Amino acid sequence: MTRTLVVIPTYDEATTLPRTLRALRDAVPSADVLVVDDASPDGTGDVADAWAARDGSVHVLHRTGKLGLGTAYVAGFGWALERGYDVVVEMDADGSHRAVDLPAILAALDGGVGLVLGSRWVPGGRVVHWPRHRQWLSRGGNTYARRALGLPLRDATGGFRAYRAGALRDVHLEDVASQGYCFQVDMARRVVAAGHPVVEVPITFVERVDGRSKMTRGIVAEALLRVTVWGVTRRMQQTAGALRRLSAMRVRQGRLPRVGRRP
Ligand SMILES: Nc1nc2c(ncn2[C@@H]2O[C@H](COP(=O)(O)OP(=O)(O)OP(=O)(O)O)[C@@H](O)[C@H]2O)c(=O)[nH]1
Ligand SMILES: [Mg+2]
Repeated sequence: MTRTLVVIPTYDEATTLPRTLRALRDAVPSADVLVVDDASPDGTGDVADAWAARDGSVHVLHRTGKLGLGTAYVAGFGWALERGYDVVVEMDADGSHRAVDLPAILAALDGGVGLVLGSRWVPGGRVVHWPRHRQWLSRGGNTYARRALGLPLRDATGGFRAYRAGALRDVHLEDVASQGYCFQVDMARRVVAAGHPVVEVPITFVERVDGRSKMTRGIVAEALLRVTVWGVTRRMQQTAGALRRLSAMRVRQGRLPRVGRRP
């Protein structure tokens, strides 16, 4: 039987976490849950502990302070791999990711698929109650990431997704330094680069109704900067590869002298 762990990072989600856990229990009762809480001042960690005390499939990882979404996920992934889970899911606590969409995401993770993205921007995907500027930001960010990185994905910034453990092992989690939206892009490009197929499944994304967003200008700036650096590096590597191939061809044709070898 496939062992699935849903990793839920939390920072000040005491009002939203119980609803998310309840919906998850109803939609995918067989999955275990790991809440990764960063010492939330509103007591989310205590709420999670109370759940874990009465439901053995819910676990809690307490961290010392707000260390960022990216490192919360990396810590959760490491926890899952150490314990032999086959499938690891990312899910927000704020109600934006509907547990009822998770069975379709998990069903798509068969055969050789390494990562399934819950996608807002494929046919059938929807966003509910999201202000227009957030929709533009998400669409614009995804178009930029797709073009700069050559990623064949419509929603690489979304954080509702399922990984096969083998794909997670191949992405070298210890090298992942990205934090905000670009953490999601970084993980997707690493899975693609490791040769694992990635598929997208439509989801309905709902704007949070309680609690406070942790999205900041700094998170957008980090994404823009990192995606640009990855894109430029990729272009330079492509150009260097093309030049190497061209000079090898010219050497073969006798139009360039062979260098670095004894006559
Ligand atoms: N452990 C941990 N969790 C975090 C941190 N920052 C955000 N989260 C959680 O990550 C999930 C996504 O964060 P949100 O604030 O909803 O950010 P977002 O979904 O990008 O932004 P909105 O669309 O505005 O809600 C939520 O469950 C947060 O509680 C952090 O530094 N540490
Ligand atoms: Mg959110």
